[in-house]
Amino acid sequence: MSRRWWILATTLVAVGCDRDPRLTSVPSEPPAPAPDISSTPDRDRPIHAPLTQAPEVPVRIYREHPAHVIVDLEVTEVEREIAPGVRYMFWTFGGQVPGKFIRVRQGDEVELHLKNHPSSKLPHNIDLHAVSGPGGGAGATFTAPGHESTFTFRALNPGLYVYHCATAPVPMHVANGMYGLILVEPPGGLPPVDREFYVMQSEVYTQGAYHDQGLQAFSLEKGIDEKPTYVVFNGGEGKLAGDNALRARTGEKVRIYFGNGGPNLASNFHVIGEIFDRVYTEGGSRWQENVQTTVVPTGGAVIVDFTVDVPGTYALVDHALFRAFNKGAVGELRVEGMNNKSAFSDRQSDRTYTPERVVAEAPPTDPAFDRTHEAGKTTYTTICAACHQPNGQGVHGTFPPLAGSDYLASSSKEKLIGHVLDGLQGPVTVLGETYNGVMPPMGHLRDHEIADVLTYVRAAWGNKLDAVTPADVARVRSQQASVP
Ligand code: HEC
Ligand SMILES: [Cu+2]
Repeated sequence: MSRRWWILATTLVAVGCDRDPRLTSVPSEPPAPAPDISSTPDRDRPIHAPLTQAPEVPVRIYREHPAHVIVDLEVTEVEREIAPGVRYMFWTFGGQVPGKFIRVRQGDEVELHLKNHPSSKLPHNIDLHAVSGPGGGAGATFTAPGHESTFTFRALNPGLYVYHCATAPVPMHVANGMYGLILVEPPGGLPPVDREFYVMQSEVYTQGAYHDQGLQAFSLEKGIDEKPTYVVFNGGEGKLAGDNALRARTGEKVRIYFGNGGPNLASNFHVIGEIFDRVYTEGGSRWQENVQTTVVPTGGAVIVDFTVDVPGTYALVDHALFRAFNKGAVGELRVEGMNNKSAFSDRQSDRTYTPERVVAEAPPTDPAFDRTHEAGKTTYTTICAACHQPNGQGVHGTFPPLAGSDYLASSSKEKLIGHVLDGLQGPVTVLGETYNGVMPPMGHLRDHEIADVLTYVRAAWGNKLDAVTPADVARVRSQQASVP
């Protein structure tokens, strides 16, 4: 064979072996030794497990052998915020909700110390779903205030597990915040990623309505009816928003260890604008690929991996969407970095759409309503009604009513125009109820649209206020423009 033919032939073999390893005669590597999960750990050199507060996750475990691991968990009963101005007496594993994240390795011998702070009013214990043994440790750890209990278990099965208090009345201890996650890593660990986060969903049952201010008492009745006042991530509304949002950069692989403390509702976990590349269903060892929404049972968990390709804000939600929009189950992942126009173009155009066949509108029912009112009604229905509701009645605790609103009646036209142009936030009181939400700015609307919609709102549903003209809107706009 000439030298040239020889090179060509070896190249073909090399290409072939790239494609299909079965075609090569290269000896395969010796089989890897079975991972060590059962050798006896060295009890004289225990490791103290670093525990973290959500959304942090302890660092990956690189150890090749099982170890004797000491976990120190302190139970405290503390007042925390569920939402701005709404407080609740939570019972916690480690001072916050959810409880601290525990990370061990398969085969580890875990010596768990449960310390119940002397200031606690009640005994507590811990049932870890990672334990093979009666009660998951509940009986072994029943601990009175000012006491410490210890028990040891072997982490036999890898996976992501929920732990929780199991002291009677158990659902109440769980509803009051007593749950967290323990990860038992397989030897060698899960595939590495760039960022790991700890998020846990749960419900809060308060005697007051959603957003009622002040310290709230637990409602046993709502708990039994499975009608939570709040459904939240990491113990409260907004705990993963604004300055507390999860953060990543484009191109990174993100992993979320997601648990559901319940105590009642299964979660429909979804990240708006992302697809999970991998879902370790129910926190087990097998994964599913390319998943939009994953069901997480209460007392269960899931590991999701995804790559963030496009910068922007992604919302974590329970896709049972009233829980997200009306009970708090929404968080934020903020992604910064290079734009990726091939993955996502963003809006490419926005122009007026005029269909050739105009759909006839129903004649106005109230003869006093002229064309202005009709135009205003259309704007109201397409934009404002989503929050303030079709008949202006609002949503209790969330969106203030416009029908019969004393705030509307006592505000100047200029002020109301300003609210539509700039949006509105901060506390406002309407009919004796204080709202503290966010109305988005709508300055993109034309002067006549704002005038018409305010005219409509001021004259509909029994409101008896006079009209707002496009000139009024133009005046407010120009005054704003001249403010330095
Ligand atoms: C995304 C939801 C949302 C949309 C859309 C919205 N609003 Fe609001 N609006 C709110 C919230 C929330 C508040 C209370 C803000 C606060 O707490 O500071 C509010 C407050 C108001 C108030 C003062 C309080 C009251 O009840 O009198 C007026 C007036 C008002 N909105 C008018 C409008 C009009 C007109 C539109 C449509 C052009 C509109 N809103 C669209 C959410 C919305
Ligand atoms: Cu308890």
